[in-house]
Amino acid sequence: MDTSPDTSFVCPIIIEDDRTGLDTETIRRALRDNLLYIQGKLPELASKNDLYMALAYTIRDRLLQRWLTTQQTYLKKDVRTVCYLSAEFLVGPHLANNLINLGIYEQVQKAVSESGLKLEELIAQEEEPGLGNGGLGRLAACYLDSLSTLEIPAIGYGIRYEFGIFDQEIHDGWQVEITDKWLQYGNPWEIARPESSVEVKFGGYTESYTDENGNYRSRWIPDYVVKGIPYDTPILGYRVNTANTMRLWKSEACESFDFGRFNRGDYYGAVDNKVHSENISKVLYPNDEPIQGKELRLEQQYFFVSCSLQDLIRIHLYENPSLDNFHQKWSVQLNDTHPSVGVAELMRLLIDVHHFDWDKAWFITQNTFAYTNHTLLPEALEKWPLSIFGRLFPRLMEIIYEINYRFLDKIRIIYPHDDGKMSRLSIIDESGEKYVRMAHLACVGSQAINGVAALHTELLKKDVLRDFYELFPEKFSNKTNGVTPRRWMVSSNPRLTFAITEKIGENWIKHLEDLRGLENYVDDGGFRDSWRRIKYDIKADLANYIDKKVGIKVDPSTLFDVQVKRIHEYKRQHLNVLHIVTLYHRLKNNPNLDITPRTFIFGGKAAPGYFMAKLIIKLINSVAEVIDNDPTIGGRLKVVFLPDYNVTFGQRVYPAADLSEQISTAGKEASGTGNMKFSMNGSLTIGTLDGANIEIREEVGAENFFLFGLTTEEVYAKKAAGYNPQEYYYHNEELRAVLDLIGSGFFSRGDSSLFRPLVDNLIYNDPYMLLADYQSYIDCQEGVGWAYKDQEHWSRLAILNVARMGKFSSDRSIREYCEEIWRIQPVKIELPDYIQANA
Ligand code: OAK
Repeated sequence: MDTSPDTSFVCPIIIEDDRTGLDTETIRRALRDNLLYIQGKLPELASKNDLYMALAYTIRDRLLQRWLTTQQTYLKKDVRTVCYLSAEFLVGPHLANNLINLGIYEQVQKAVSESGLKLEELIAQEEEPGLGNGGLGRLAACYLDSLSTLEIPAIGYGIRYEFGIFDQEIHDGWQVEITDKWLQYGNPWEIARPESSVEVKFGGYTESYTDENGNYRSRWIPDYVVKGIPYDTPILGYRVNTANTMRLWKSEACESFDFGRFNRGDYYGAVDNKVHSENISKVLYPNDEPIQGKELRLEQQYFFVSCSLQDLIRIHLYENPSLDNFHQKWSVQLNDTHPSVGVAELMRLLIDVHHFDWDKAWFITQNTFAYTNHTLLPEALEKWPLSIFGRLFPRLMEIIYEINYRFLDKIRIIYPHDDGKMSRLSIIDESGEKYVRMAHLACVGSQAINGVAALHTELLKKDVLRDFYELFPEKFSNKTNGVTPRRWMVSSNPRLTFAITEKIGENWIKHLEDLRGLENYVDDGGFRDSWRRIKYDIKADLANYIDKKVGIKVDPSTLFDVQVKRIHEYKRQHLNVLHIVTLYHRLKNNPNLDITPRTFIFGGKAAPGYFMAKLIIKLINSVAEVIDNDPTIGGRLKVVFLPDYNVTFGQRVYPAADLSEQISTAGKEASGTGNMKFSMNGSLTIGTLDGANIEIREEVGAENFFLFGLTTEEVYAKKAAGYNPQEYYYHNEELRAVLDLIGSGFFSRGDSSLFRPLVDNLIYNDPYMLLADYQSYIDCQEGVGWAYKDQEHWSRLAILNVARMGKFSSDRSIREYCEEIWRIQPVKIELPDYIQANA
């Protein structure tokens, strides 16, 4: 079958107004048409989901000209492009954001309501693609939004997992994981491009041969070959014509059956091969920090990286006579080490397939890649047993050995006789069982290396990547994370957006630093009143949602104290619980105590195999149950664990928070991005000097931030001096009472063994130093309670927080990447005359 473009087809395409028009009447007509002709439903039989699908197709139609024009412009102008390689893209639902970015929310709302429907209900139908675990995947999605908004030529490459992050249910207080079937009713936002499929080799062996010019070469004879099929989703920028592509790869067997095997009678072998090939893109690994040793995970990484690099080379050769200038046309960003096998794969493609010599190939490779690190946890540094790596990718193994050999040869000259240095820097860990160290491969093969917040980058330089920093300091820089205000303010908080825009105009949506203009209104009592009313209404909405979801009634006038993020010991959700139990204990001892009534809201998933994280979820739910059923508390404390925290729920909860909990042990959270989303929506932060908290505090002012806890230096010093949590346990009476209460079975229907592992771990081990930070946290929380009582004062602080969040737009981060790492310029996309411009 011929799937290449047929240039003899000159018939001009007639643009149907129903597919491009942006006025209410056209949209209404298009919606009806799509319901019938795409979704295949008569209006009287259409479900809400059918109507959502019809609307989604209607909006996709309006993206298509922008998308195709963008691709055509890039090809014609032969632009320099950034390619963001990420094993995760946690994009969240598309519909509302596309309406906002196209500038047609109101028209569509009208068109939909004239058809007797509610737009918000249709938006709520969308099943979000949960193709990520948390921070790293969501950051990739914010960056795609900013890249398009800033009109930067870009492609996001990843994996089209059939099953994304599991849905979380809570049964008797415990997390239960349910398969995420996000594709079951179809995905209207993607277009499959089977004509651009590529093949990826696995297993087998290598052999050397001499080519026709007498050159000595290697070739890889694989055991099996898997096909990658690209699925493309347009990512439209805000009020621009740029629509970049997110291209996700699905794996399939090369033939539907291996007929050779089939004919030899090995039916099951043939089926196994097909099943294995399809399994590669089947499911997202649900760990938010790397997992060691899972072979399928390594296959996933190589699969999407090889597909993506082959795709780039194909696109490149479409416009360029050779790959000599590849690094001048592409900058490939490695989102953590998951795609770092790309360094070896690009070498392989250049040398084996395109016959470059080593030095030239290495020059191109090193000048193509850049690497972002996203974690400081030592256990999170990805490494793969040589035995697995070499078996799956024999040719890459040879190339990695050669890269390492040449690298260490240089090191030997710089640090003669320093064997320690050599073994610390080596790409191969030879201290015991041999491993490939993926971060080392990324550092050696990249022209730039960055951390994601100022402290994080400093700690990388001082600690995790110290030897590399000493070797090439010029490669290192910091790029503090940011988040997109289009999703995290405009889309999720329309009421606040309206109030801000009424005062300072709408420029801030693309230039977040303009929020500073709000400082002029901080003394305006009327503005503060309406600010408070808005917050109250949003909290009331969340209260209704909580009641519907988990049947707990909460009072919107209480302080909403929120911690939503992955459940992990270093994020210290259990420190938050210690505070709750402290307040509860105080109220039991002194029922008339004057405290600020609070609603504690938690959300987050635990990795399915992470026992302690799951026990923390059980603890939150157990404490919630006891407090809720205690009439003496009289609603002054409420604890809610909302199941299945995801992007959609984040959009509901950030705007409703009064207090944002950012309480990780100093030196553990690389950056955090939830901290930014809360603060942009007018909540105040209680936090440690960790990750981007430090920069948030610098921006909003120390007086507008509730700071507690040890600094990173103090954490290190205490650890070095032999930290002993028991000292805190024995010397702090209230802390002891709280831990004893949890340990006694009070919250577990008398079962004193249930929370024992958690309590004992704190008293005897406490790797994340909760006990050392406990008193400082409790005192700080008391300050929060008092501050909240003065609502006028609180509103001032909240307004100032929003006004000073300009730095944390992902537009700022992306500008920095463009200027300092990628060296990429914006490219304006001009639509053909017959396309109706944005409203
Ligand atoms: C996930 C897998 C491997 C390594 C890191 C991660 C990850 O999600 N890290 C998180 O990245 C975010 C984006 O940079 C940061 O804000 C978080 O602090 C970090 O934990």
